Amino acid sequence: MLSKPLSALTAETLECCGVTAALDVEGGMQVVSPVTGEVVAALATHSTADAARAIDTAAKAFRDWRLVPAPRRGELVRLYAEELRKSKDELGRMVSIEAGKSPSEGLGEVQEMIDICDFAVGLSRQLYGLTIATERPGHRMMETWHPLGVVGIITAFNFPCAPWCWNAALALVCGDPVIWKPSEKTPLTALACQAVFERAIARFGDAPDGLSQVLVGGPELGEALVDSPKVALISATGSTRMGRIVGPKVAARFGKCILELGGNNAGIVCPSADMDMALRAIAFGAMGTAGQRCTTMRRLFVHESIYDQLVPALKKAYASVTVGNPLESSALVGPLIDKAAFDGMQTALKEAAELGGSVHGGQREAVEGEAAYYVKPALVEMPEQTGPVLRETFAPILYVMKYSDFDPVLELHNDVGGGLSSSIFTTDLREMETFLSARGSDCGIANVNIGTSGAEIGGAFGGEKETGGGRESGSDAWRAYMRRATNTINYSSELPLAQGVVFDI
Ligand code: UN1
Repeated sequence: MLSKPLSALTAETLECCGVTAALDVEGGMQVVSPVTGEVVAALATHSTADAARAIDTAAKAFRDWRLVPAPRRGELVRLYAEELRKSKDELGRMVSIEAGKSPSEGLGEVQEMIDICDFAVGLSRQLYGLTIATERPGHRMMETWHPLGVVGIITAFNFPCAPWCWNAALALVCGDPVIWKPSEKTPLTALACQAVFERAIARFGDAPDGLSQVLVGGPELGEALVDSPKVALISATGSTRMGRIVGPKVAARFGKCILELGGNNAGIVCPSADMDMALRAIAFGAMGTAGQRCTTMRRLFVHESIYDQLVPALKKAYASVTVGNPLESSALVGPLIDKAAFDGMQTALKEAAELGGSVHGGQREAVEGEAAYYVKPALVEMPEQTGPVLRETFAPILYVMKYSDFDPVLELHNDVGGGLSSSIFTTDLREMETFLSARGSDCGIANVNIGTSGAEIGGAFGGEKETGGGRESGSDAWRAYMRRATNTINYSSELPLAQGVVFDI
């Protein structure tokens, strides 16, 4: 049992991180912990006028920050990583309180922040451009990457801090100030990250004001960022519905966008798969984080020859998985974020049953009182890929389907809106390489013998189709935070024109 009320634990955790905001503002925005359903804080919110001021401050900061040498900008991110290491336990606990993640997953999210900071520090000395062969004698052609401008970061409840840091760490070394609009459901983790960032800023010494700001409040604040021509890049994580609004609005003003939206991630288990490994990977991919990752495994295609071996073992894992309060137990599955998530899950399960699905699990568990929504993860054996199987329900539901031939299952695999993550379980080289080939998985992430979730920061993260097409985090995702200039320099005493054009005056 918790030795103190959740609101007291929240206040104490935030204080350790250095948050000074009042947590009991009368009439303020209520923050509810999904762990118990209690209101743990009421926060003052920002207005759209505050958002406009934040944008102006960031735009001013950009004028100075872009001139600071990139490795020096990297020093700020290095200091932030140090501060994150010191506050890892508190930040991890804040994630567990606000998003309901298990302690290990809460800490894992902070670890992703530390990892991307380390990556960004190295990157701060590697913002390379190309030198390109020119067709003209005595000329040199090259690319230069320059800071882009203010970056607006919109994040979702399920990963309350790591996606912000994937963006912020890269943006800061690339020379861009950031403004963060966190989910209304998880503003406290954002305030904690910001307070820890302020400590890095204090140690850094001469950073311009407003390099990183947080806007607490409703969707109107996100809209202010989306609509402002002073915000050069919007990086938004959330639903496809949200992306359909944000994308066209930013495009209309020729702003840049990174969209990381919904997925409908699948796994294929082939006859030659290592069954024990597949079982464990599927269990984490489908039930971890109570099915509330954008990378959660939601569909599973199992070859008919092994179906009766794998699926009973999976059902056993589903029946025995521990569901419980993440702050008081070592349960693997915590709560759903709220009642709407629970209702959405029940609706999908009902629809699946009506379409001939056989539902195992999915019932509510009385872990805490009436205000908290814990569920047993659901495994649904489906006769075909129809109805709710075709959409993302943000809850722990795994739709399992039998397949007989490899080529048709590849088609089925790709025949959904989302294009984020995917995996194949096989030891057959041909199946593996085909899955990774041009006619294989059409997702941004395609894995072999691991699940769909839990990507490392070193790779580019994001997906195709209704997932939005953006890439964040590792590889060359940094390029989205900079602008490219192509430079041609003539060091000869002639003026030859390209393409052999003659224009003698
Ligand atoms: C998300 O759910 O929005 O690959 C991000 C993963 C994590 C990130 C998930 N590294 O599951």
